[in-house]
Amino acid sequence: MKESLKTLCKLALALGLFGLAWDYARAQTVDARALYQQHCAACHGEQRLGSMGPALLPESLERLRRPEALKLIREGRPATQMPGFGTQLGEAEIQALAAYIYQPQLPAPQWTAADIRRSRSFDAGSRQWPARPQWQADPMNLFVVVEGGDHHISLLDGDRFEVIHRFPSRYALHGGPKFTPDGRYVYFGSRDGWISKYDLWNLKQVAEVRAGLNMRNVAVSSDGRWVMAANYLPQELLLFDADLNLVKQFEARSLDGKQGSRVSAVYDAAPRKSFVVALKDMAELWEISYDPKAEPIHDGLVHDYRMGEAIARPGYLNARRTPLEEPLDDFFFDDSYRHVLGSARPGTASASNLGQVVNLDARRKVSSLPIAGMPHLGSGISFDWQGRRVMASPNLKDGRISVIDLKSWELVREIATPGPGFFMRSHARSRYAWTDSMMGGKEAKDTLSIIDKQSLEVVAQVREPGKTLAHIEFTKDGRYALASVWELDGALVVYDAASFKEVKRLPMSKPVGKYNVWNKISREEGTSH
Ligand code: DHE
Repeated sequence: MKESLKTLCKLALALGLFGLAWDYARAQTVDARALYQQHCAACHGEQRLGSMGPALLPESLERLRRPEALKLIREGRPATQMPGFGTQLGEAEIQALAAYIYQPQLPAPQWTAADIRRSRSFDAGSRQWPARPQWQADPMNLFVVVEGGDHHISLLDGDRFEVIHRFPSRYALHGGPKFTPDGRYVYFGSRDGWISKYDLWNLKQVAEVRAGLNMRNVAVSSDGRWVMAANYLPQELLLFDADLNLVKQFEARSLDGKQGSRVSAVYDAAPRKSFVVALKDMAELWEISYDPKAEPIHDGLVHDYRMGEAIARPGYLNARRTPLEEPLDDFFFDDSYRHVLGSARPGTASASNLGQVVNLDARRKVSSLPIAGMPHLGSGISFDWQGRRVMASPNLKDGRISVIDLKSWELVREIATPGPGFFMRSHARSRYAWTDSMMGGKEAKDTLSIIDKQSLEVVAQVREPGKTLAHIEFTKDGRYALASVWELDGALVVYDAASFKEVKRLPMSKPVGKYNVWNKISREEGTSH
């Protein structure tokens, strides 16, 4: 009996392997390019650069695993216009198509200044739109909620917790939306490179432009005049005016021109009147001043090191470079914005697995940060603890929150959570900080941990059994904490920030992030900047 079972298993294995080999051999004979042009090009673009549907380039597909891609081609994607091709195409054809979209485009696709300018749209009538909200609610306590499930934005009245408007967004927005200082306009960036400017007071889109083919995030200057975009593809940084006219391109390349780099992210450093830029593959940190009083130094691609200078004068709208020992992928500013606390991600050239502190004025590394793993410093928060100023950051690899002294750069505490988390939030008026464990698998992803900022202990947890519960943002007054049930049929859950009791729940489609206008424009200490 045992023997015949063994033979049966061997036969099944052989048949399975034969089936795979057969599919593979057939996939080799299929003309995937022709299939793509026939079935996919109309929505995803002839060059796979995206059109009505998203771009299908290896860079854009980094976060989509192959089995998921195959399933998507077979069955389509619910709540979008992507149909399933399982009835029209054979398995070998589906396999060939999936293999094709993961292949790099040769020659590498270009996205030039002319392409950028051609892609721009602008509503000229927007100049006459009223300069006050055309709806009844506190414009400072408005929440912008990004619903990634069906690619929409909901605007939520933060006093009544009611949606006042909902509109479609570009596919796959990434990074926090960025606001002008008066809170009237918000800019969204999509992974496919689109930047959209939206008038929150008139509930209408003002302008849109495609800055690149694969973009990371956008930043808006604290005077509302400039918008910067960080790209993986092409490898550059772009400067736009407030209406998204292209002003300047910065190729992310070393001074000798030998090394190029993906641009990880760009941030506004408001007190410095500058943008600070993280480069993924190059051990340099860039700062670009938008202070008209900054001494203009060079234009174009000429840069100046001036190492060891006591006070930096970054030069108006030019990149000033700080050479580092290793690249920085993700970072956090201290309260003065003189220092960035940064970390590299695994897979980055020579990542030592330790963080580093860079003084932006002296333009050099001043300390190492004793935090290993994958700290998600962009989600860090700062607060006072025992007379010291500290920052706390989640970790994408381990279930622990690192708390660091912002003077001595020492690790003062590690707080255990059920699993690795992505986001952390608090508010100056709240005693507590909230964090998720969304990267922690089944056992952890449904739990938010609430940390007492004085004892640095987890004092409570809220759960959404079996679902992913993540990304918190407080109301303007810090009385309520809003969290997301990250599912297609998800929800926004409003908790009382002192009693941790649920007070309201609104159905939403995978609300990936929510942003309170006041907390953002005032750079509240408990939220991301
Ligand atoms: Fe993000 C912000 C980098 C994957 C959702 N993410 C950011 C920022 C950076 C970053 C540098 C800050 C930019 C800003 O807000 O302007 N993210 C990365 C990565 O390197 C990483 C790990 C891999 C990648 O391929 O990009 C990554 N991020 C994700 C996701 O998988 C998330 C969870 C889902 C998604 O939609 O992509 C995700 N990232 C977010 C969100 C923010 C963000 C919601 C804004 C956070 C905030 O509250 O400010």
